[in-house]
Amino acid sequence: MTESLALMPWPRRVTRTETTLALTEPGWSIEWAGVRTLRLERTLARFVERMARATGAGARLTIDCAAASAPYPDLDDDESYLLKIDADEARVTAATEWGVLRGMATLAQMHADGRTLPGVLIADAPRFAWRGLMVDGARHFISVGTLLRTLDAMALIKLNVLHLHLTDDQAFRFGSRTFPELAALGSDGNYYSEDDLGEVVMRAAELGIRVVPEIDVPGHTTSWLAAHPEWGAVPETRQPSTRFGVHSACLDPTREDIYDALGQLFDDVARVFPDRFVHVGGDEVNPKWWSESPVVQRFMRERGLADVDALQNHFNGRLADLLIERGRMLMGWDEIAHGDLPRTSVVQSWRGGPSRDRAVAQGFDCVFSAGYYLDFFYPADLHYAYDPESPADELVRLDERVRADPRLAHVRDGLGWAAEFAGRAISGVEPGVAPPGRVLGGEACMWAELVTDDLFEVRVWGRLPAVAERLWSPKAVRDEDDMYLRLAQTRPLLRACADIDIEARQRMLFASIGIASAEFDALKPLFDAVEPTKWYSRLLGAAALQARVAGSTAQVDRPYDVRTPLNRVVDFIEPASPWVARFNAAVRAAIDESADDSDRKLLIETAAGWRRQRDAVRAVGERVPAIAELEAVSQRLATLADAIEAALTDHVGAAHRASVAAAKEPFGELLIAAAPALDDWIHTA
Ligand code: TNX
Repeated sequence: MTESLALMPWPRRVTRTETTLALTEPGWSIEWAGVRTLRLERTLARFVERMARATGAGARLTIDCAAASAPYPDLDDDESYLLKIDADEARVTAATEWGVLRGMATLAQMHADGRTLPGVLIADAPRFAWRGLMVDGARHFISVGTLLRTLDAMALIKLNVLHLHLTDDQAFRFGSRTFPELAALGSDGNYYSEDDLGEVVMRAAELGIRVVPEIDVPGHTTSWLAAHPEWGAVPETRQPSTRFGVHSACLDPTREDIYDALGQLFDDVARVFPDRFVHVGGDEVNPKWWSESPVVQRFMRERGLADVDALQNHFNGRLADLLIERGRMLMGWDEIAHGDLPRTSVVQSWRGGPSRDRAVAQGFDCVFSAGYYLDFFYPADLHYAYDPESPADELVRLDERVRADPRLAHVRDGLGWAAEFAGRAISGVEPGVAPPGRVLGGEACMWAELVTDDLFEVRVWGRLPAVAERLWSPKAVRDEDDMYLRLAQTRPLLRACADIDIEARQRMLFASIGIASAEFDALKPLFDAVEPTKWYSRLLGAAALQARVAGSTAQVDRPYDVRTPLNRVVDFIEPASPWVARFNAAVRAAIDESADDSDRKLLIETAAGWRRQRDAVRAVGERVPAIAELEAVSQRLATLADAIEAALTDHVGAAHRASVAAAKEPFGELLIAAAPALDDWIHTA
């Protein structure tokens, strides 16, 4: 970290100067050296109000913006800026309003604490033009309020695309004006009206963030068939699904009136979303309905469409035409990367490196998501290691590293199966037909099978800034320890400037199941040390996971469906414990004998906390079933206190090793995330 500047994403060029800026005013006063636009006035007023709320102090801020920008941000806008802080003022200079906004985010990060700001000259610009977050508002409804806070927070870490996954088997949540029945019958009553979405788009534009809507077709459409069964390739009325996973429902690509309807739906989409891209999903099409329908089969023969892939390609081509007529371009998941689709279409790669490279070789621009699935409960450093432009062999090595990671040992078989599956699914690169496409950037994906509106911020914000850095900062910025130090610093920033407070939210969640704040504190050493099991282990459950790994495609019941309450400890804790990241660093320091006093203190206090939580679990467990459930993991954690002390004093024995070995196994859906580091330690101590 360059002398304690807690910036994230790290800027392209940072120069410290000798001066400092004293924050002697009660707030920031803005001077306009260039254009003064309504948007900048509004957005900067919100920025400086929040910055001053944190510290009650400010100084002069000069904004030098060369020209007003278009009403809405667009792909490839200039987002570069200069931030200069000297003894007199902070000054943001940029060619566009978007650049000013990015510079303001940097200033807000520098401001997080303190009465003075260090003198700096920062010259910054993004590495990638597309830096997104995909929010699945279909599986569970994510409220407009959460989306608005999400946008504020995205702007603070310089993300510039909010991708809204609006429809799926479980719900149709786009409140279309032309087809109000789709959301009315295809959801539980929670959906986004055109006005709601207009508000999201407006806020986003004020922050220089594009909003890309996704209407997922032709698969993932069970919910559509509640209102329009005739649109299904098997025309049967369906209720929105309550289960997760790939469904058989699929639209009928042979009917002309389907294209008329989709055209009208796109009219509604285009009225609400100004962005040039409309995402049409296209993922995980189950061939069953198309294969079984005589009408579809005849259609394929008449058109000479060899297989269901060719049929989906035909369908996508029609959608691309409908979008072009409306001045829009098609985007879809990597399954869409096929032959005749216009090369203005963008492919979002989710099934790993091969899917990216096939799309790019075929001439499609690509958005990389494969390394950034936030629903996998992975630690931030795993996502951070993936670069949208990593060469194919490096992606293979990264996947191997993930499979070998001791923190993921409990899902190693599943990861191996997934790698093989993705490889098979995406074989057959046909390069050389067009000039290669570009890698536009990446998107973190927050699939919401196991996320609700209340849980959303706890799941997203502990890790997303690391992905944001990967998408903004120079490729060479990749030191993981440094990343973790700066990642921790984004918490106070998010609290002050986006009203996102992970710990306060967790206290509320635990309060909702009867755990008082003092009890939360007593249980905290346990909550800090554990994490949910990784990858798809929770979503699939042990039985379904084993069936997959064994090569079975049979449907196996999963532990979760739409109605399962998400109100257990495993739901409330962070997907990746920030405390564990610190613990791991302290253990590593102990191993290579570079531990300082603060490392030793952390380790000693850890042992004490792990003993203390035992009593809290016993006491609170009497009353609260969600805590009683923790008996085994709590007991195990208490025994690890001895292992820490043994390692600290060089008295490690067989009993300690056995106890740490046992701690590496999952406890239901929980892991002792501190165990792998501890295991390393006692084997060297
Ligand atoms: C696959 S990623 C899906 C989603 C699921 C997700 C869970 C993609 C294009 N399709 O429907 O929610 O896995 O990680």
